[in-house]
Amino acid sequence: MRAKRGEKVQVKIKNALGEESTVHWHGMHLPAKMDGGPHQMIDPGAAWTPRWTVDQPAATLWYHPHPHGGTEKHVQRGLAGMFLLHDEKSDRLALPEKYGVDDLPVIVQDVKFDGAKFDHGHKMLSDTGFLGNRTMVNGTLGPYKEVGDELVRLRLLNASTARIYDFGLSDDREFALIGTDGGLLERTTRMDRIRMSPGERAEIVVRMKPGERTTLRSFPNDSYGDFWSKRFAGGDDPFDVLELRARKKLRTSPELPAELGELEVPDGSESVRGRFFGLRTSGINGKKMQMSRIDETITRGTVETWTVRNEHSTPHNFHIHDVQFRVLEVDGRVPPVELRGAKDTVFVPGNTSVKLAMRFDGPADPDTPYMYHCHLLYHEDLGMMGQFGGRRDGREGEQGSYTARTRGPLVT
Ligand SMILES: [Cu+2]
Repeated sequence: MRAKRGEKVQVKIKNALGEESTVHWHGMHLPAKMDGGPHQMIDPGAAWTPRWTVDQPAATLWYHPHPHGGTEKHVQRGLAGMFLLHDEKSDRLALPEKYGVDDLPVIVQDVKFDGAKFDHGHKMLSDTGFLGNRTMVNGTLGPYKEVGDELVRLRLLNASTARIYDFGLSDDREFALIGTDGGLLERTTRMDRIRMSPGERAEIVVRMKPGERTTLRSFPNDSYGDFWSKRFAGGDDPFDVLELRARKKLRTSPELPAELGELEVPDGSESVRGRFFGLRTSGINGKKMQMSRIDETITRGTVETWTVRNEHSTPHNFHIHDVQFRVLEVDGRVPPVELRGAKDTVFVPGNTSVKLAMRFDGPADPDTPYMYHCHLLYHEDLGMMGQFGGRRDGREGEQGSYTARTRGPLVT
């Protein structure tokens, strides 16, 4: 799907599955009732028609199911797609933007087969969840793409449920990083590897020479911490992801702009409140997700800073619905370049802290909460998730209470 900033969108979703599910708009700023989280379940055979106005910068967003306790299984079976946003500014920049030609969606999921059937079993001794032994891109195994332009933009999405990738090109050539989860970076940056945990996106641009081939790969990496996590959580595994095959003659691409514009995420200087989130597989701040409990009450229209600490050695990440944030610090230090753009999901390695700044905008809805959670979906399903609700005025009250509604508002 594709929309421009300022457009009103309406999506009609019909659930043709034999069980209930949801469709969540990951990275989208929108009213809580349209978010597609666990409070907007769609019954088998039923339809759900969310509508909202797109009001955020150009970005590579995506959608996937979010049924409480069943997200891993539903995402694994393939329901994951991109929702691309563009705006006046991105339309003016000289970036590759011909969809399917020099601007390619790259939805990466790891899979495993038992004969001709999917095998969704968890590895023994792994507490990270399902890990496949092959990768699939946009539903294709062993994919390649013939390209006819000198510059090719890859919109990378880690749509795997647990696997952390360290992407690069097989010949170690540099690529340009131009965007992260919530949109374009302030400036184009060259690098040769980018690490991505589940749910994260990165827009990279690869320069091709006529007639050559290169392969996007995931390299072995140390994202998993200690030896045991590494050995059993797949940190050692290399994968070929997508082969790029350049035609003998390539169209000339304009040079990438060095400056891409200002970020719209706050720098934390106007923060009115800090919060702390301690991550363990057993829960966030010692609590497992409960549909009927609002964990944090936010005053709409304010900026906050959240410190998220992984309190043990198991890898986690952290996703916040409705907002994009800026990573201010990783263990008290300035974050690496790939974490300096707008983000909605951030990797939090074992025993590491990240400090984030975000602005909560838009209409408050005291009746429907948004989620924050670990996006390693097995962990999310185990209850590593909490809820925040909006308060309309400036009063800081007690923690909100909320009566669970297992069926969301059905707009038809
Ligand atoms: Cu986790």
